[in-house]
Amino acid sequence: MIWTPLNSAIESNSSFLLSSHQSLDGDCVGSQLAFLWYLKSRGKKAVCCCADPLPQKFAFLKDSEFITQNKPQETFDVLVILDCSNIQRLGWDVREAGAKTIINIDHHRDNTNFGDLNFVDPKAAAVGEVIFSFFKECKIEIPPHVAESLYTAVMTDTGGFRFSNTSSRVLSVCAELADMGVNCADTYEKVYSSHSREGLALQSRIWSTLSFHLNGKICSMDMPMSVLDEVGAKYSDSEGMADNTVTAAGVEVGVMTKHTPEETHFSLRSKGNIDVGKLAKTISGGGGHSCAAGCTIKQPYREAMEYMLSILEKELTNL
Ligand SMILES: [Mn+2]
Repeated sequence: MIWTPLNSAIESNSSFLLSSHQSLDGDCVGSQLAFLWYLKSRGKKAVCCCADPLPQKFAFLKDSEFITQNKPQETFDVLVILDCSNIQRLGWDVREAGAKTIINIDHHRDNTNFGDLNFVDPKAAAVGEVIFSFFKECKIEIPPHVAESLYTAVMTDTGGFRFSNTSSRVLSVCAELADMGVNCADTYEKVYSSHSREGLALQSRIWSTLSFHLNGKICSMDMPMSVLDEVGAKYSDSEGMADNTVTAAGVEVGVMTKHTPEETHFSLRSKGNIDVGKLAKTISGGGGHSCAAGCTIKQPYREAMEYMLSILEKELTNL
């Protein structure tokens, strides 16, 4: 990647607003914090703003309190958007920031290159890995707390080093981050073993909906949005549940749905034979990676699920 345009944009501007996608995950939190640190270390004014709140499990990361939902009251020179394949995924109107320049840093292969400057590496497992390369190639020394943010970004986007994007490159990046002071076991525990009781109650309700379709090749779980109030859990407590839908032997695609009476959101997971990113893209607003993608169908659960299963049935016959 050629970093000169990024360096010049940072050099020649003074205020930056950072943002990332709705329903925050470890990559969007970790990469925002790493980039926030860098901009501040260069004496720049830098602020983070996201459509949704910071999930509690990432609150251990240094400076995470700076990731807020406070919409910009003033204008910024540059808007830095991380981990978003398109600008709609931000979930808020970027015009509010009044920025002259948009910098787009991402790793989704369906990224629309919506920025004035685009740094998109579809081979990277996480945006955290892209930022790590930027720091390394520009000889920027990474302090331990920033290494921890980057490690969290890569660890979560590889599902704790389980997904097919876990390559030797990813592991060597993480080895370097560990050498910089990251405590791997401690980070894992903070992210994956810090559920609230309400969060676990929610997960048990989601598990209870487990079902199999199409000769056991498809596994699904469902969460009616109303269950959140019933058990007193937060939306972010359901994060990561979709990954459980592909843990059964013989399953090709896992389907996690979250629905209101009006619409149904799908998180799709694949073991690799079916490209769920391509599949999600056929539905308006959908997209993602080949093994993890999402889309929303503006129909109640029953109809939307029936439609999704009909698409998956065709995919399975093409295998
Ligand atoms: Mn990501």
